Amino acid sequence: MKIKQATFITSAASPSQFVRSEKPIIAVVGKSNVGKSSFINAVAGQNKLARTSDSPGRTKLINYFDFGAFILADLPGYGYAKVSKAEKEKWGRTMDAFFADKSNVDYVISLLDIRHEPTKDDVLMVNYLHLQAYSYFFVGTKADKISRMNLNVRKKEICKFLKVTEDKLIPFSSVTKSGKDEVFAKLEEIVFAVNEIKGVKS
Ligand SMILES: Nc1nc2c(ncn2[C@@H]2O[C@H](COP(=O)(O)OP(=O)(O)OP(=O)(O)O)[C@@H](O)[C@H]2O)c(=O)[nH]1
Ligand SMILES: [Mg+2]
Repeated sequence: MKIKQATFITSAASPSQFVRSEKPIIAVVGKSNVGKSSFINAVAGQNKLARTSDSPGRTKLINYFDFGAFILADLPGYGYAKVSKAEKEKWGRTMDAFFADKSNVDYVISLLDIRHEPTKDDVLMVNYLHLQAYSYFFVGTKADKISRMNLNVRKKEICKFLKVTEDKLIPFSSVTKSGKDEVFAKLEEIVFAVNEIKGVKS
C-alpha cells in the first residue's frame, strides 16, 4: 500500500464532532507516551503530521488524519498518573461514546511498549476491545530500544501475557521504521476487509 499524502482532517472534543466516513476508520489507542502520534507520523512518512511530545498526556482530543484509502484516529492516551480525576472521567466518557457506536470506528490498532509487560490499563483496554467485539492488532513500539534477540523474547512474553497469538503483535520503531512493511501489509488487509463489509469498492 502506498500513502501519497496524509492530511489532518479535524480534532474532535465531543461525540458531535466525531468523523463519519465511508472510508475505514482505524483508531490508534495506547497509554500516554507509548508512541501513538509518532506511529501515525511514521506511517504517513511525515515528521509533523501528528504532534508528538516527551511529556505524556499531550493528545487530549481525537485527531483524525486522512491517509487516502483510510482514516486514522489518534486517540488520547490512557494511564497518565498526573491527570486529574475530572480529566480521567472526561477521557472515559469520550472513549465510551467513541467505542459505543460502531459507525465511529472500524478497526483498532492497540499500541504497547515492546520493552515492558503490558500495564493494568493496557489489559483493561484489551478486555474492553474484546467485550465490544472490536477487531484489532497490536503494535509493539520503541523496538529500537532493545536488541533484536530481546525483541523476539519480549514479543513472545507479551503475547503469552495477553493470551493472543504472536501474529497479532508487530514490533515497530518510529525511529528506524522497522516493522513498517508489516504494518502496511496489515493496513492493506484491513482496508480490503472493511471495504468489503461496508460495500464500498477498494
Ligand atoms: N526510541 C523511540 N522513541 C519513540 C518511539 N515512538 C515514540 N517515541 C518517543 O516517545 C515519546 C512519546 O511519543 P508520542 O508519539 O508523542 O506518544 P503518544 O502515545 O502520542 O503520547 P500522548 O499523546 O501523550 O498519549 C516521544 O518522545 C517520542 O519521540 C520509538 O519507536 N522509538
Ligand atoms: Mg499523542
